[in-house]
Amino acid sequence: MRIVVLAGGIGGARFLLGVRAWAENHHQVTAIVNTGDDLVIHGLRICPDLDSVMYTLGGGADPERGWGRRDESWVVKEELARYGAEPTWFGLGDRDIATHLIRTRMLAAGYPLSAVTEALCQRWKPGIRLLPMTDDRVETHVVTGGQAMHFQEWWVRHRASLPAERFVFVGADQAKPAAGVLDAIAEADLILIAPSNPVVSIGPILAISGIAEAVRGGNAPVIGFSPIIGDAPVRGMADRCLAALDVKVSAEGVGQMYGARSAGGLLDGWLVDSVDAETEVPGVTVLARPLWMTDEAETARMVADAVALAGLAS
Ligand code: FO1
Repeated sequence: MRIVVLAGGIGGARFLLGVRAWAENHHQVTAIVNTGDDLVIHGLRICPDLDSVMYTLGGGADPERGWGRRDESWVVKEELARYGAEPTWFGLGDRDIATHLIRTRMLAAGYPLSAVTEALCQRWKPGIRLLPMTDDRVETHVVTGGQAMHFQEWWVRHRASLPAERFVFVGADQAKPAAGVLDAIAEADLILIAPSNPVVSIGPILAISGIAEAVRGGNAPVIGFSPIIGDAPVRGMADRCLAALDVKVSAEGVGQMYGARSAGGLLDGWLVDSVDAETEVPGVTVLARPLWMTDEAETARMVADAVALAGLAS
């Protein structure tokens, strides 16, 4: 079976551990990963979501922080701060910087981000195919107090405390899906939407022209996982993002935001947590099962539920 997963953020990376565990060596997994969080800092191109997935699946992620490298040191960060080099609110670890140096050098030499990601994955061997959503530059900006700022400034510097009026995916209207993205969707037997932030992780992927249309118009069943359990996000600050869109912070709110494929939306099936068993999304089959990704085996069980919901045999 060929499985395509739309994913972003640390939740997306942890979900992919479960997808890989479920797939073992019998099924092919392709992750299409958000790059709207990307930024250039100190001249280096940083791809937080691609790196979170690559390090997590490659066994190199810091387990507490969820982002960046384990066994990290921060000498370069301290030295930059002594020069007063801004931004000081975004920390790059020494080991992590090696990844950004290689990526930036390869991009400057003319390689597309998809090829650079493939090259970096030769070291990390994530066991699945990692594709950026686009090879073009797209940045998520947050409009707050009538002014736009980069998503990372809002998220990291202000801890999402400034009320977001809206999110803008700068460049998305011009961007094309990265090499391999549309083929992977067209050839998929199953498409999963990870329990990632629906606004700033999944939203930018769907904003790239052609991706939502391919998912909606393809033959593969589309099963989503709710990132909300009860009235709170599984992790992160999705509640602050949903508020900006006037979407209710609930499994039902997010499910209805994605909508039924039969009604021009995305979903055939919607996995919600057992506490959200009352969830109704018109035109979508809802299945309530525990959705806490407590470990790899439990996350793999969630994936098995999605496969069954899609009516596919494992
Ligand atoms: N998150 C933080 O809270 N503080 C940081 O200084 C920070 C640095 C950082 C550097 C590289 C990287 O790949 C991720 C980093 N993150 C940091 C995480 C990142 O801001 C977000 O968690 C994701 O973009 C959301 O998916």
